[in-house]
Amino acid sequence: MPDPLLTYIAFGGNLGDVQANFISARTAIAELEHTSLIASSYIYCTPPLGPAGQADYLNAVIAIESRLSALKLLDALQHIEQQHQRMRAEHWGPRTLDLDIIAIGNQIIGKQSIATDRLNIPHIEMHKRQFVLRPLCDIAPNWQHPRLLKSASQMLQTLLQHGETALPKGTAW
Ligand code: A4P
Ligand code: MG
Repeated sequence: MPDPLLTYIAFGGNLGDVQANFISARTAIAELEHTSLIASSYIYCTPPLGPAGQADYLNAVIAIESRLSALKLLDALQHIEQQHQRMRAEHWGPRTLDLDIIAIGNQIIGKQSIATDRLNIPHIEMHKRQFVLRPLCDIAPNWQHPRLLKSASQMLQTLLQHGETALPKGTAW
């Protein structure tokens, strides 16, 4: 059995009862084999990135320790996404639940320039997204990006210095 690795998972959604989905997805992740929940960020209400006219998103990040391989963890998260999306299968577009693996220890997996691989670790867009960095800073401000060699709080500061509006305060869940 490999040693457990500290892993960060980003939650996002803007359709249906997103907070209820976050809570049940977090429970399902904590119940995965060889996996335990370490910490949860606050939940933030965030303006949508992408096509206009979508509802605001809720976003959060959790920390887990897991001995699952990266691909096994991705399979498990996609299964949990499907369990939550099936409830609203008639809808197309905005998501009930998106689970992205942000980082696994200090691993670098996949090409880091284009999102063609089944898995890119760290998540290829994470350093550009306040809706990932703000919650990550709640639980791991000193986590260091293994390729960019910047901490989560340094990357968040960079976005704010470039003029992004800081997200409103988050709420516990
Ligand atoms: N994949 C590669 N690397 C990873 C990783 N580290 N974690 C692959 C998870 N999956 C990874 O993802 C598409 C494919 O990415 C997967 O099959 C997997 O093999 P998906 O979740 O099935 O599809 P998607 O949602 O269209 O892609 P993605 O990349 O998750 O979407 P985005 O770019 O995250 O956009 N605005 C706000 N405010 N907050 C949000 O959370 N989210 C989106 C979704 C748009 N706008 C948003 C938010
Ligand atoms: Mg995703």
